[in-house]
Amino acid sequence: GTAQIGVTGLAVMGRNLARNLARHGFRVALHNRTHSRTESLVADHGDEGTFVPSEGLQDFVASLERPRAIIIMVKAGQPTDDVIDELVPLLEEGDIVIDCGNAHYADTRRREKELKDKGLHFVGSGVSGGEEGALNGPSIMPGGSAESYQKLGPIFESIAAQVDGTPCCVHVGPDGAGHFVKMVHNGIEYADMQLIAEAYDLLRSGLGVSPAEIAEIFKEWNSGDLESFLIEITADVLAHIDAETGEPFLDVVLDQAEQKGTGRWTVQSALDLGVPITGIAEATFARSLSGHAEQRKAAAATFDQPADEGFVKDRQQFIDDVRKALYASKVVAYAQGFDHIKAGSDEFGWDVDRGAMATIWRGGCIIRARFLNRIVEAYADKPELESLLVAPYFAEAVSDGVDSWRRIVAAAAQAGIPTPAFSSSLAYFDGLRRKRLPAALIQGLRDNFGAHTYQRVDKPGSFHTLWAGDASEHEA
Ligand code: NBP
Repeated sequence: GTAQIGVTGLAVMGRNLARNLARHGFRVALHNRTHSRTESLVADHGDEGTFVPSEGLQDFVASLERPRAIIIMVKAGQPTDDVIDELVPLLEEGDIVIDCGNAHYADTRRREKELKDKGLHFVGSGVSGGEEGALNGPSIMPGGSAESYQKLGPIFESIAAQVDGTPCCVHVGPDGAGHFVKMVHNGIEYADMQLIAEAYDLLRSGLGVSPAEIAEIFKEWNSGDLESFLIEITADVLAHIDAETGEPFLDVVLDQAEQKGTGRWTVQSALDLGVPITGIAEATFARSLSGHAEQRKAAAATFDQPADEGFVKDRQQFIDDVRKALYASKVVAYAQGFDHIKAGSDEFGWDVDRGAMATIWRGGCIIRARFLNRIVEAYADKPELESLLVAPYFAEAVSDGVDSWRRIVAAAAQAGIPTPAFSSSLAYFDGLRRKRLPAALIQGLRDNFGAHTYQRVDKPGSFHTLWAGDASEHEA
């Protein structure tokens, strides 16, 4: 075989990834279960590079030089297992199977182990950036063995997005590390979007202005610390007018958001690992709440609607407060996400470099932002940073914004505007910052009703108090 890399699964993502590879000079073997997809790719884009199409999987495998590198880009879940099962008997020792779909990291761990036992490399790779990224440069998060990265690295690094000459691709770590990091990335994306949505809601209700006017505010924010892809497209969506009705686009769209699964996976994993990713969790729950149409209708009919239009007195102060609250809450969401990556890395022995993750998210992906440079710097200064919140730059930004943050959360509560992500991020910050928490009372209660014992501040060991007896303390 002469092809350097193969792609099986040529729906929108696989097709664009294959074209990206060919445009970068790689000879790309092509395969899809339904052959017409392969034919149309070659017919439409055959002139972009060297494609080696095959109708059957056997010919596809034979068309690749060894050791083979085969990207699977099919629907996540069972279809991926089906393709692996068909492919594996055709492969030889040392070949590399790469799953670029949105797999759950636990599936990736299982598949990696199964293929390793057969002498094959399995690489679960996160690919972010949607269709556009796949074609023009995604952020790529490959897991798997270091050996497989020796072959794949140069290929992936050349097709990835580039920021300041640095490719948005790095070997994340063994087995499921790449898909785990991609999952947390998606979770952070949930939090980022929820925070933006809350900021919009506050501005619209508080100022009593149109979405188009709020678009101008977001445009301005995009020239400062908040500069990011999501803030940029927020301005576009807010300014958009529906062609049919002439109304603001936002006012003709149903206010129910989907959650396809990665947010849920992130929250489930965080619960298992004991990481408080409250921003991502609230963002995921906020989408669920929005989708409970019947309950919302019943509640809206039951309760008075607070008069929340145009409650703001000082317009400029309010806009600045929302901006600072948004930034501080965003820092919290990222701090929590990076804690989650650390917890996964420790649990599974991946040794993930968090600074490198911030580096490869600077381009190609949905959460690309100026802000990520600050995260890169924070981990460069201190790789074992306890929390992003205590890195000097972020500590200063949050301290500077904390009064605004409190005013906004208070104003939202007063006006009856739900800001679960803003509010829970502030509560998280206060929980982390506060010298004493009421958890001492929780320890006392647990010891009282269940003899669960407690620790003391002044001496080591576990203790139990005879609550129902003479109230004396005993070492447990
Ligand atoms: P889809 O997720 O819609 O899957 C369609 C592809 O899967 C087609 O090539 C189809 O073949 C193939 N396929 C299915 Br379905 N079942 C199969 C089976 N049993 N055996 C062989 N092939 C099978 O494609 P997509 O939207 O391009 O997404 C591909 C992957 O990328 C997914 O995992 C998705 O979650 C992920 N994704 C990522 C992003 C991102 O931003 N990173 C965006 C969108 C999607 P056929 O043509 O014969 O039906």
